[in-house]
Amino acid sequence: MAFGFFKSRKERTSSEAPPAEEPLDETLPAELEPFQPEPAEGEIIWPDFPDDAPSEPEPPAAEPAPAAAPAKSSWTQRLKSGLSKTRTVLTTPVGELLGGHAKIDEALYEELETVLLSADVGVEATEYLLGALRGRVKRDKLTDSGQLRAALKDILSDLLAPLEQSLDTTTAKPFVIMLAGVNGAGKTTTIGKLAKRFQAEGKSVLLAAGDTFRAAAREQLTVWGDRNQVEVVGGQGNDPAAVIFDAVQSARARGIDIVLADTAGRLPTQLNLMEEIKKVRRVIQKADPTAPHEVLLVLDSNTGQNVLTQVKAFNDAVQVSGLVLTKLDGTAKGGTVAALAKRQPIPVRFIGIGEGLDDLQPFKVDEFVDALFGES
Ligand SMILES: Nc1nc2c(ncn2[C@@H]2O[C@H](COP(=O)(O)OP(=O)(O)OP(=O)(O)O)[C@@H](O)[C@H]2O)c(=O)[nH]1
Ligand SMILES: [Mg+2]
Repeated sequence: MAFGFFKSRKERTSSEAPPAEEPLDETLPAELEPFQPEPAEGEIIWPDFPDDAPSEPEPPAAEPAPAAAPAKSSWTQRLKSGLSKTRTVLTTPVGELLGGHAKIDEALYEELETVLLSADVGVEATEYLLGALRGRVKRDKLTDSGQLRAALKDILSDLLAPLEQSLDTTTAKPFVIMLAGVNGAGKTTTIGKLAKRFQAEGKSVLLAAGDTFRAAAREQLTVWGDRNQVEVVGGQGNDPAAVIFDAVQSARARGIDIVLADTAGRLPTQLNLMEEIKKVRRVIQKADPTAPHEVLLVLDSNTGQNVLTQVKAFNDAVQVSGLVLTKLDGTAKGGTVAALAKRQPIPVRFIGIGEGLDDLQPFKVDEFVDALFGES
């Protein structure tokens, strides 16, 4: 029986066998034992938070407020600093570029093209943006470099607009969210951040530790877990589909609002593992025909144009309904979002701007574009 609370890290082996050769068992749901709810126990082990995450030891959001206001006001700062590389690439050169060009000419467009490409906007989206910019310059008879900058911001905002769609978790109960992505993209960290966020909205959350292939629990957040009563369903089972199936059943039995299902990292080229994640999705559907209600693909923003390949592969496999872009606080160049918007406009539900539990924000086009241009 795969159901159970996370074992302590000490009890788990960090070198569990890789899943690649494991046969897929399509009959799994029928074989599952009936769900037996287990009482909530005191000790809760949280998966995969780094030992040095700055905000881990901090009190939960519910703590009285002196820390809350600065955290909120620092969001723009963090986004800005997270996007600093893009801003360096995009803003400064654009500023210099426009400052150095009295008129809008071919040389300016060429330099702009280089700037956009170096910000990871990608060939396709860069061509689109420049084409639209030329059209706008002609249509509105723009001559001033300031106008050109405003026009580029406008066009970029329009391109990104379809990606801004917040996640509505009220359409089902339990609302089942499955996370997928390549190794190290930030899936497990994002689950912790989401759990905290949903709880702050007054929702009950159950976590399904569907990454059964490696020791997922890295840091024990006992105090936080106790206070917030988040359960982690997981255990010793080798079959991630079984674990998540159990979690969905459990959540339904207990009237839980949201299930967050973790999965192991996998590369699109690992066909066996891609088959396995398809199976996870199918098995979730057997537990609840309307689920999963959201399939979140977690993307490391440092990945550059390769995110396009990841989006396509995971979307083909498990029908991705939302994206999370992590690590925008690092050296990532936020232009990737424009590439995604052009090629595969799947909503970006959240962006990750740090390793801490509070470092997750909904994707807001205006803030994002302002940050990219250093204006927020
Ligand atoms: N700076 C920064 N680091 C992040 C962010 N999100 C995740 N990380 C870090 O990225 C590393 C990998 O995160 P995990 O959550 O373990 O990634 P995962 O996708 O679950 O990894 P696997 O389970 O191995 O596939 C950890 O060190 C996280 O702290 C983010 O938004 N910003
Ligand atoms: Mg993980």
